Amino acid sequence: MDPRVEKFLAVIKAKNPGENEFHQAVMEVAESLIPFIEENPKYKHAKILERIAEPERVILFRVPWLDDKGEVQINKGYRIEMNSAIGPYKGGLRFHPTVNLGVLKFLAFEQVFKNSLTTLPMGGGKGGSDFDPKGKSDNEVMRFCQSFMSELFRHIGPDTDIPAGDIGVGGREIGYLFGQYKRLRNEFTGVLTGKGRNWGGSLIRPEATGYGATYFAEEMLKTRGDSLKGKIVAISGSGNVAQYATEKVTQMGGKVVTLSDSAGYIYDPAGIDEKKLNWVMELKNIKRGRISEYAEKFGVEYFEGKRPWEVKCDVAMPNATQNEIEEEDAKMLVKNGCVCVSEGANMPSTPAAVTLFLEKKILYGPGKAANAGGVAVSGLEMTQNSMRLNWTREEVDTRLQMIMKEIHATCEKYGRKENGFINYVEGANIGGFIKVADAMLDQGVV
Ligand code: NDP
Ligand code: 2IT
Repeated sequence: MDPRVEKFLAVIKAKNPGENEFHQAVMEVAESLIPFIEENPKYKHAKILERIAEPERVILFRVPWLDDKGEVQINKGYRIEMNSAIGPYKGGLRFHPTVNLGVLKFLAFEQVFKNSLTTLPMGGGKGGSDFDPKGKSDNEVMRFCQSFMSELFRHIGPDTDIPAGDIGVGGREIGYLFGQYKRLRNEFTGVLTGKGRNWGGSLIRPEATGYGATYFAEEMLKTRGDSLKGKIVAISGSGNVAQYATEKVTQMGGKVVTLSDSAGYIYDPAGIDEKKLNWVMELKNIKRGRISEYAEKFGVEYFEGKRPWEVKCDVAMPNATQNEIEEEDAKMLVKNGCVCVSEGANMPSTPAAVTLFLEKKILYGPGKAANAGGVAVSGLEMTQNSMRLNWTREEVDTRLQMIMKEIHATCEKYGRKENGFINYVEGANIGGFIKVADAMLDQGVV
């Protein structure tokens, strides 16, 4: 490791003990940025990177609620307000038992660069809880969301901080959260994104992350005169991002052969077509079942406790969670001829996996670029809420496609090497940094 990065990281680790995912996210960004900052001393003297790595504000709170048996339950609630240099804090809420301060800080840190890349005026934030929605009744989820918002409402607002969904937070949870916010504030405003269609939501927001990551894959392939048409695609996860990535890949002529959840993956060599996908959506979004049921229903193989990266594929789309592609998985992908990795999830590849992808000249689109379509359409939802107007599906989708192309162009601008190879990691980190850093310089030491 570059000794300058090592030195910087030693301070981060000392100041933020035990926050491993946060250290990892900062390291990946610092490796790209420190050489760039050395060449641009204005950022160095103003300690921009040091400031970006310290949240502007961290809110921690108790979330007490009553389960269906009348028993008191207590969870932790968090909101990390990371950076507001280019707009109000913006980013999702994650409800998952693995949530802790380090995980949310990594996500908030990534969000700052991602939101900058979208071209829209949004700062970065993230929040959530260690609450596990799995196995809970709708009423329990509602009571939890109401309690969570009973504290969060005083910290957020349509011009201050605008949360949205992430793992474990979808349309149902956003509905309960919005209802409680409106009740407490007596105000109908666009304080959350991912809202329902009839009450301020944008068309294409549910689809946006998966569609965007697919458009980004297509853009990457295009640089080599190739496309998704006819490609075998391995997808992990079976939630929001995985579902709509499957839909778009299929529409663009690719064949999705895997889906997974935390228990294992299914392999369907015939491809997960529209009919099967509709069944998955019903299973996951309404019945809230497990992906293993797909294997029983369609008579395909299920691999308990495994990840889909051992399957032969041309394109991989990790759409579940952080660090789900380890070095061994990456080796397997490369060995089996995978040429493109487009990350729907946040930081799904470990540093060793990323190093291997870059070494092998894989078209590797890191999450902060490839999955920015979700927050981009959240930004478009905010615009529509402010204008009190609704755009059509076509209008939002066209804007999403334009934004993904622009993000790709930014990555190319800052990431293209002399030998022609595009390092999307460097491109996304530097491209995302400049706008935020310049705004921070303009606004003084705050
Ligand atoms: P969902 O809750 O809809 O789905 C999550 C999926 O990932 C589920 O299939 C879940 O399986 C699986 N998963 C979650 N945790 C783990 C784990 N520890 N190990 C293995 N599998 C796991 O979430 P989303 O689809 O919204 O989010 C997926 C990823 O995309 C996340 O990294 C998120 O940060 C990222 N993302 C989401 C955006 C959005 O707009 N929703 C925007 C940008 C990025 P199980 O049911 O077993 O838990
Ligand atoms: O990681 C992400 O970009 C999200 N979960 C979406 C954030 C948003 O505000 O739409």
